[in-house]
Amino acid sequence: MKDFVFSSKPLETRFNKQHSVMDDIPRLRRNIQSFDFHHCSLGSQGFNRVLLQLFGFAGHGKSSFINSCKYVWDDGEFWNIAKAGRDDGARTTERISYELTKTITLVDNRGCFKMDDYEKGEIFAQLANLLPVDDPVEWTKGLGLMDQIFEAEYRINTSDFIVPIFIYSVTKSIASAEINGLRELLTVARDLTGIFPLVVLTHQTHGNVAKAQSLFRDMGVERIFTIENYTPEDHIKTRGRHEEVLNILNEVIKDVKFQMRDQQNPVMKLRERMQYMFKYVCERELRIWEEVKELEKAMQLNLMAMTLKKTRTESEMEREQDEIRHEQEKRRLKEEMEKENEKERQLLEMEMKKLQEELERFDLKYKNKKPNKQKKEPCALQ
Ligand SMILES: Nc1nc2c(ncn2[C@@H]2O[C@H](COP(=O)(O)OP(=O)(O)OP(=O)(O)O)[C@@H](O)[C@H]2O)c(=O)[nH]1
Ligand SMILES: [Mg+2]
Repeated sequence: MKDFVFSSKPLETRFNKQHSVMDDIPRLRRNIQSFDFHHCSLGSQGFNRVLLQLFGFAGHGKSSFINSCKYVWDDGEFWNIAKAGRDDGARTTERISYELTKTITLVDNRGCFKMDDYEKGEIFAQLANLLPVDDPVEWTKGLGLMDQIFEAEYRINTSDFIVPIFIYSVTKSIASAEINGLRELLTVARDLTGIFPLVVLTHQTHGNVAKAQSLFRDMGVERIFTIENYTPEDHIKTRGRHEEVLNILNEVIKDVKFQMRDQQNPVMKLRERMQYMFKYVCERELRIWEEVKELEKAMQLNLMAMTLKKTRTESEMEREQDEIRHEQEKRRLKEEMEKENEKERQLLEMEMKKLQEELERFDLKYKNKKPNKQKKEPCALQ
């Protein structure tokens, strides 16, 4: 025990060491089995079951974790009871509940893909236990989610104590742009349920566990567990896997007991969750409406700028065309004038030539003429 408290080794290693010195499986089973709300120091306060809300991205192992819990708890044959599916996910599209013990029920929630505002809203509503279990989950747009919540109001069990468990596969990577969305998901899950989600990292022998652990630690997650789920392909019982599953369930019970030391009011809690969701949906719709309006405004401005540019370009083009036409006209007039001038020049030359010929004939006529000695006449050209 001294070693456990003062060791500088990571928590997980210390846990494993502590587990190995004791025969943990029977002890853990006893702890889980014996949990009863009526045994809490302030009594049941209106609660009668722990609802383990499994949530996370599609295909990360939520249904497989339920299979593992059932396999370990029932300790019989392996059965794909939660219908774990393909690696690409989207297998579970309903909220389905699986009773583990009299006081513990697991809920397989619909996994998310894009984690956009609509998917997040639906996940929050599932986590808040505001949508009925064992019903299909539709991704609704607009204010439709609130209609669903109001419709389901009378089917919701106020006596459920919700514990959120985020399932994340270490084989998958998360884009840095999605990290804020994930942080928001975990924070809202805490605000809605009053418990910071426990994180279960699946596929522990197939990926980078340390990286995933540090990702969630940075987001403030206190309890991170790693597990290799039992699957249809690999379900040979091992003590390590059995212990880890029981250990997770036992930690959940510890969390519930810790919360139950304080005064609780399940009906009030449900109302608070409802109000939280109402506020979330309204703010989301307002934000989306504002974004759409901003987009429309930007598009309108863009269109106006383009029209203006077009008009300007058109008038510039018209002016250029005018100049070209003007130049062409000038050139044409010049050519016409030159042609006209040439014609006139040729006419003039012809006339001049004619005159020249006339002159030469005249000259010749008078050159050959014998002067008349008696009667002398003056020359016309002189
Ligand atoms: N090796 C290994 N395979 C796992 C583990 N967990 C889940 N798988 C496999 O991963 C695939 C998806 O697992 P599911 O349990 O269906 O995932 P899911 O989160 O329920 O998926 P959706 O219902 O689609 O949201 C299945 O082929 C499982 O057999 C694990 O810890 N180790
Ligand atoms: Mg599933």
